[in-house]
Amino acid sequence: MDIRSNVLRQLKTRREGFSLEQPFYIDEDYFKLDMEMIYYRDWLFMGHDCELPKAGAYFTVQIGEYPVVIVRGRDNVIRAFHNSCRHRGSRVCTKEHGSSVRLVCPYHQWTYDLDGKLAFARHMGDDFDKTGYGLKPVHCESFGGYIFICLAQNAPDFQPVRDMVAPYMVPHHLSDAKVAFQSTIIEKGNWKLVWENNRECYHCAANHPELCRTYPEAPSVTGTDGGADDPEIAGHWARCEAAGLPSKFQISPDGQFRTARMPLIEDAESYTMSGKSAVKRSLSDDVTIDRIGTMLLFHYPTTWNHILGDHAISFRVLPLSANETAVTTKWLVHKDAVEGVDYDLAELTHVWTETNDQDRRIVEENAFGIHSPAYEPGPYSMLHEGGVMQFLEWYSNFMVNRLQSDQAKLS
Ligand code: 3BY
Ligand code: FES
Ligand code: FE
Repeated sequence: MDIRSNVLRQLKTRREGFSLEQPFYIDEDYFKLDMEMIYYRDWLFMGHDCELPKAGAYFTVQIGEYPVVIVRGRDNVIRAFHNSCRHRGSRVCTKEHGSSVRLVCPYHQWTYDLDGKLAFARHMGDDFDKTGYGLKPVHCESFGGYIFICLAQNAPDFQPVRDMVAPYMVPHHLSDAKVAFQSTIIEKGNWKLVWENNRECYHCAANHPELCRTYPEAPSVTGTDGGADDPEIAGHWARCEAAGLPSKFQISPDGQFRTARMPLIEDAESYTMSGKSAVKRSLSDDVTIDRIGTMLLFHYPTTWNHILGDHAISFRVLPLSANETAVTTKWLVHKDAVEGVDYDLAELTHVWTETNDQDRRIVEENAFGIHSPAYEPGPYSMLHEGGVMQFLEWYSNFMVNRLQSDQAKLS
């Protein structure tokens, strides 16, 4: 049986409340199908508009087999292009980030304007029509400081994401931030294991001593039941909303993205060992109260985020192979905050550097054990792992819907 029919059958008959069958976590063909159905077709978080502070600033990213460049144009619009020259296909931008008046291919110097148009092509003859050889565009949207792209020819509608998430982001002024630090770690585990681990705090108490000083392990904070029944959370929302900060739990109908502002433990302001702010200059003057907790934003399959009063942390999940995933973390502070004066970089980054490393080890041990021929799907905790079940439900529905609509198109 071909791989598509196999995956479809396994997902349709999967045992709910249990982890997936082994090949979903380790098999390269299943991985390729994940990439085709999800990463090559849906909206992906890439980075922040503050990383492209002026015209010509760009960064590059590799999504599976696609190299992409994201660049700010002369008109200030942020655009994304396939980073593959229209001459003989070389990568045009080779650095992780940079700034350039035009994008020049290093091979034979075909030169592209920042809007992708081919401006010069040496020795191609007078009758060469440059208009047919611009860089191929990739769908690109940005709002609230976040840049998303979609590699598909026809992108799904992005408006629902913008409509739901933008009001939560706007008060935090993340376009006026800067990246104080970023790290990329490679976790030797399937991208779905990275997400499953992120979607529960069942493992927190035993594994995250630093994070547990400030982040509550209560399932109402991390899970998907909304948290409204928890009086502390409901009180937190009321206080924050009265100060103009949208806070309630919201989730898209298909479960792909959600937002909620959650309280931290006791009087904690930030993810530091003391719980005190790590940055003296707050992110936004529109946030007029303290103890706003953490604004959580999730968008499958690429990002989870924590937006606090003094800084924000974004996470980007990019699969490299069936058994390797790159997780990029960025710490954002106000653009005028000065390192060594307004914040100490080690203090700012300590808790999540440790937490990320602890999660990396967890994911790697999980992958190790799943490779065993003795592995079989195991049951999730109803109390603590509702978020994991929700992630798998989204994954399963998403795959089944797309596999079935592809099948329908072929028949
Ligand atoms: O980053 C997070 O939000 C999740 C929540 C619980 C565990 N993990 C740290
Ligand atoms: Fe880019 Fe030749 S491949 S100029
Ligand atoms: Fe964790």
